Parts: sequence; C-alpha cells; structure tokens
Amino acid sequence: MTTFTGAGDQPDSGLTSLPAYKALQAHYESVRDLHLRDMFAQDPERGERFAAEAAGVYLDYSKNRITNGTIPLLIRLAEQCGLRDHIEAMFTGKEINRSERRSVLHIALRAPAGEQIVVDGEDVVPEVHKVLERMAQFSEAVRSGQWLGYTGNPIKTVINIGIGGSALGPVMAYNALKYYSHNDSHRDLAFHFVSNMDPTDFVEATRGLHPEETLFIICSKTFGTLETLTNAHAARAWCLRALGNEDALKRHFVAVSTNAEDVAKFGIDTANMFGFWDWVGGRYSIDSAIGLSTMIAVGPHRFREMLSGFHAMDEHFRHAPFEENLPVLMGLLAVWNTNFLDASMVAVLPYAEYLNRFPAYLQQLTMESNGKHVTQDGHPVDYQTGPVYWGEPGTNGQHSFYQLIHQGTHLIPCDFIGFCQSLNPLTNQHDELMANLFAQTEALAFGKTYEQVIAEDIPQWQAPHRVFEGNRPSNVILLERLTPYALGSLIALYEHSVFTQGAIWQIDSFDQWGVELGKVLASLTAPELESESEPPLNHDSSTNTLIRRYRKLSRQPRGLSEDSAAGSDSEVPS
Ligand code: G6Q
Repeated sequence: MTTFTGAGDQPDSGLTSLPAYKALQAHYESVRDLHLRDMFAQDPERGERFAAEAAGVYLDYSKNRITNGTIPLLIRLAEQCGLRDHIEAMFTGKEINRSERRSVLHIALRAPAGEQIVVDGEDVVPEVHKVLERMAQFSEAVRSGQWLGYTGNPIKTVINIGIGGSALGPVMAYNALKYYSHNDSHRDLAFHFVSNMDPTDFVEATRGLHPEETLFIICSKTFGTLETLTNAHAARAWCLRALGNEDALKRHFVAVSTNAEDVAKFGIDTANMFGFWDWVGGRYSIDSAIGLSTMIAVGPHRFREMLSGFHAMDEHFRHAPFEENLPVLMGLLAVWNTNFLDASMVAVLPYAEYLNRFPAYLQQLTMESNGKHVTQDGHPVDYQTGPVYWGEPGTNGQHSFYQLIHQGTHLIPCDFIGFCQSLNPLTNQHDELMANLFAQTEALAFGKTYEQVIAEDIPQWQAPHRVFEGNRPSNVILLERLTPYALGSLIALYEHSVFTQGAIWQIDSFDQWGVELGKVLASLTAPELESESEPPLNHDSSTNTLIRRYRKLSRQPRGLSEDSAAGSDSEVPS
C-alpha cells in the first residue's frame, strides 16, 4: 500500500522474520479452525486460567481464540521485540519518541513524592508535585467559593477550552467521575467543554451564562493550536463585553500550558498558569494540569486517588511477569487478533453510563498512537498496525450496532468493561445491566447452531437468519466500583496496552505527524474562503468546485435562505 522514495523505502520485515512471529503464523494455522465452543467444552478451567488481576482490575481473556500454546508464543514474540527493555527505556526517561526526540514520561505524573525520575540530569518528580499542590490550592479556592470573579461573585461555571489531548481526557474524566463532583463538593459547579472550531460549540456552551460567574481554563500544551486560540479569543470577547475591563480577565481565565510566553501575550496572568512538560504527550495528559477541571470537579483528594490508580497499574506493568501482566496480555492479544486473525477493529463497550466518553477518549489514545505506517527507523511496515477502536456504552449499543458484531461478516474483537457495584443502585437495574454484559460475551463466543435453532421449532426457512456463528473474541474487564482509583488504573491499563502493541510493531506510538498535512492545507484554504474578491484557485477540480460553491452560498444573505425555507414550509399542504 505504501510507496516511498528515499532512505527508508525498503519494507521492514524485522517483525515478520522473527522466529517467534513465524512460530505464531504456524500456530495460527493449527488453531484457526477451532471453535471457542469446543475449547471451553474440552477445558473446564479455561475461564479461571485465562484471567489475571492487578490494581483492582480483573481481566478475563478466556474468550479469545487462543489455546494453551498461544500466550507463551506471544510472550516469546514480546521478548524477541525487546519489550522489557522498551518498558525500562520509558520508565527511565529515554528518548523513545524518536521522531520528535522526546522522552515519554506520563508515568512521572503519577509517581509518588520521593520517587526519582531523572530527565536531562534533573529529577522531575518534585516539579510534578509542586504543580499538583498549586492545582490543589486553586481547586479548593474555586470549589469553596473563595475564588471570586471580577465583580465579587463566586464562580458557578467552569469552561474548559482545548482540543484533542487537551479536551478528550478532561471531558471523559469529568463524565466518569461526575458522581464524586456532586457528593463531596461544598457547592455544585457546572462544567462545559469547548473544542470545536465550529462557533456553535462556544455559543451553546455559554448560552444563558453570566461572565461574572464563569471561569475559563484554556488548555493548550503549545498555546498555538488554532481551534483553542480561536475559542479562547471568543471567550475573551464575551467576557470583555460584559465586564468591560482587561483587568477582569485575571479573575476569569487560567491557562494550562508549557508556553508561558504566549499565555502572557494572550493576557492571562502567568501566576494563574499551571505548567507541564514536553515529555507529556497530549493524549497522555489527563493526569497532568490538563486535568485541572477534573480536580475542581472532584477535589484534590479524589484526583490524587485517581493518580494512585494510575501508579498501581504502572508498577504492575513495569514489574509483573508478562504472563500475569494485564497491559502486556491485552496488548499481545490485540497483536494476535490484528496480525493473525486479521481483525481490523476493536469495539470498546463500557457497561457504565459514566464511561460514555471513554470510547472517544480511547480512540485518540489508541489510533493516534498506533496508526503508523513506518517503523521507528523510518521503514514502511509490511504488516498491519493499530486497529480502529470505536464503541458506545452498553446496553445502548445492543439496540444498534451489535447486530453486525454478532452476525456480520467482519471479525470485531470486543472489550467489555463492567463494574460489580453501581454508584446509583436502583432496584435490580445494575444486575440487569451486568446480566446483559455477561450474556453478550457468551453469545459472541458460543453462538447458536442451526441444530439448536431447529430444536426450538423455528421454521426451516427462517432458521439460517437465526443462526449465530459465535467464535467471536472478547475480553471482559471487571472492576469493583467506578472510583477515581479504578478510573486511573483502567486508563493506565489501556495506555500500556497501546505501548505494548507499539513495541511489537516497532513504531513510534508517541508522535502524530499524520494530523499535520490537513492543518497546513486548511491554513492555505481559509484565506480563499474569506477573501472579498474572487481568488485564483489552484486545487484539484473537486476542491475548486466545492470552494466556489461554498463561497457562493455562504455569501447569500441569511434572510434569503431563511425566507426560502419558510416559503417551502408554507407550500406543505395542511
Ligand atoms: C495528542 C496530540 C493532539 C494535541 C492537540 C492539542 O497527543 O498531540 O491531540 O493534544 O492538538 O494541542 P495543544 O494542547 O498544544 O493545544
């Protein structure tokens, strides 16, 4: 698929020529026709044996299409790919993000005080804790009503402005931990999240709000991101219109960034800036100051609980033997499904309403990290890399796309995520919810044969439609309760699973050059859309035609299109 010119144009067959990879190919041939139905029938303890537990997370991976021989071979592959050394390289601050020449140290954001992690000769842990302490003081001031707006009113609404890694984590974590924002805060605060360049996002988020009671957190690692700066300027204008004074901004804007100079230029007092570091990737930043909105929502104590969950999973990932190591097992199973079973997707199905933004968060974490076509050395890969992740909370998805997972022609491995206790028990609803989770995994694995269908007196003509092939792999990730600690360990589980996959595929999981080209082309196109006079267009014929059409219709007076819409309505016979 990939054509290259230059030094890195030779496909890299490093991975596929490893003895363990070849052994896995041969192994796959011997297991490809086995059905989970038979594997469970012949091995009554399979469901207990193919499971592992750490940091409050229980992983049942028994409903994957593996035999006793599969995991040892995958572990051999991990060893031949140097996974242990890769892990150590990350934890000790080596520049493993080679294409950006950066260390990758989100694990330092949750390291307890006293631990040492040295980058460029400097221990970064004390700095991390200094920022956490400042965040805690600020959060308490906002939560308690001590932090006053310019006119002396306490803050009622917090709006996080940011995009990508500076948005998806905050939105997901706020939603995931919403329960704790109501329970132990002194006052209820409202939270909104604005990302989109579409002005509607900002306008709808601020509709009906009062600037004198609103606090904006401008989250941008670089403080140079177009969408974020555009929305931040809209927020600035919105505040200035009501408060009429540049000085007022100090009480209504704080920033989270690595770029103090541009924060100051924007007009935010750098005393109200919370820093982080270039060794924190955007999509790995929810546990840095980017999580400020989460900390304001749930309080510093709960935020620290979340960090301990992360840290517990970090420690497990670093030290546990591979055969008991949850992120390693999940990562290796993803490799097995992708490269041997030829699955190109993973569905993430949390049976928890609070995790409604978790699939979207994971999409960035997994796909921006592992959607890569060259190895760390710049050679095109000759194997598939990161699969497409998508999903929705169960049981909603069951009434929509599960049909395809059960009976469609694509093989879609699923991650089911559930909790044993509900935070909001209501009659037997939680049991019903979890019964659905367990039932779905059974239905996917074991299916329903033609004979079983016929035995239920189903007419022959209808029977084929009611057959479920089964043999569809899934993981179950089961936790006790959705606490901040549980959320931290769950996120870290996926972070390190992504790391494991990247190490096997020999790619850079921490850069994101793929988002650049579109941004550059948009910056060239914007002036053509905005220009008063007809600009010469030098795109392809499709893009030129679309731009001309857009220019024509976007300049049509608004009243006219509204009138014509009203006109067509009035033509509808009553
Ligand atoms: C994440 C990416 C990307 C980034 C956004 C926002 O890993 O780097 O999603 O987070 O582009 O960038 P800023 O935080 O610099 O505004």
